[in-house]
Amino acid sequence: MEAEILFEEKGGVGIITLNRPKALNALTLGMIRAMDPQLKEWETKDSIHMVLIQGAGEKAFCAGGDVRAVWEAGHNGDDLTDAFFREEYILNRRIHRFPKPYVALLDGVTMGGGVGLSVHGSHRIVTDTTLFAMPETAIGLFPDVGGSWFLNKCPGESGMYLALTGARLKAADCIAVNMATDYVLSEKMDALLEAFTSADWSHPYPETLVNEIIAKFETDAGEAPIKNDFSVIDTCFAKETVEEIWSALEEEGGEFAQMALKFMRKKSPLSMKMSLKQLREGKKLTFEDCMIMEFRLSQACVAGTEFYEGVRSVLVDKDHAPKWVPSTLEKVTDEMVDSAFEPIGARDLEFSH
Ligand code: QUE
Repeated sequence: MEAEILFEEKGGVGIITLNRPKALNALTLGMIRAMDPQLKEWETKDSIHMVLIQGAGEKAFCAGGDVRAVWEAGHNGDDLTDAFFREEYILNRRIHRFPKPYVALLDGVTMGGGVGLSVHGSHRIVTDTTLFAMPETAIGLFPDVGGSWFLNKCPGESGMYLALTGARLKAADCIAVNMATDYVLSEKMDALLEAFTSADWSHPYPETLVNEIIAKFETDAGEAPIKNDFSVIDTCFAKETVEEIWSALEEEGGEFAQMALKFMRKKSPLSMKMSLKQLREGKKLTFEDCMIMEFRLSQACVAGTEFYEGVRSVLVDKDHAPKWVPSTLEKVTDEMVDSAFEPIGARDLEFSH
């Protein structure tokens, strides 16, 4: 069997290739368990000057976590429901703290867990094929892999908009909301990789060298349509509750507000309320405390029902007709939301090194 994830050291670059192209390179626990120690080794290895991560195949960088496997594990009482989120978040933190340039090529579909493998690094390059989203409220989850940290770095309330609607962004919008740093055409990916692996790493500032190399390939990403909606986003998504956001969008009534409402009507009401609280709480927390909070939320989700119904409707039966319980925002109580944030004792996420 071909490996799910490939590592190569070439010309001073540590290259990671997510290698499940038929599954849009969705991240498995095996891939996480291979990648974390490899990054740890590269952190201190003198011959490695930067890391580059890419997806195999034409379609995707990484479509998310292998939530189908987590779904099956949950049904079978397997502890993958703990290990997957725990080890994924520990890997997200390693990327967040990675001491060398970490360049992600977001060529194609980049969602959920794929965002977690890229957004914490120093350089995120989007292309003309990038399709970016944090779609977890569609499967009864919440925007994890550090969403409580990085969605709060988006301008204004645009992170809350991405979290609640799961909106899909193209390249220019990714740059406009700080999720991406640079734009290079998809057809230039091979040449860009070649430029990194043939670079003269005796340069005193590897970060500067990486910037110079990217600049040689960069073109203009064009207009970012989301900029036209920033004022509506900031007005509506700043409201205190999901119900008030909903009403504000209805009152707003334009094309953008209608589209946002259409997305939100499909999402789990409980997930949306959890996500709102998650992002607001995240504003007050360190990166590590964000991840500890998210791990508690993940465990509440795998112990509940929305996640199973969400994955069933989107990835298993593919009927896209989830029966959410509770079925409306009004029926979701504060207690249902708040209990997901409670500490879980010895099972709380811990970081060692
Ligand atoms: C919401 C999500 C995910 C999703 C669809 C959603 C997600 C995820 C996948 C996915 C896609 C392709 C695969 C796969 C998983 O889809 O997180 O294994 O081959 O990983 O609406 O959050």
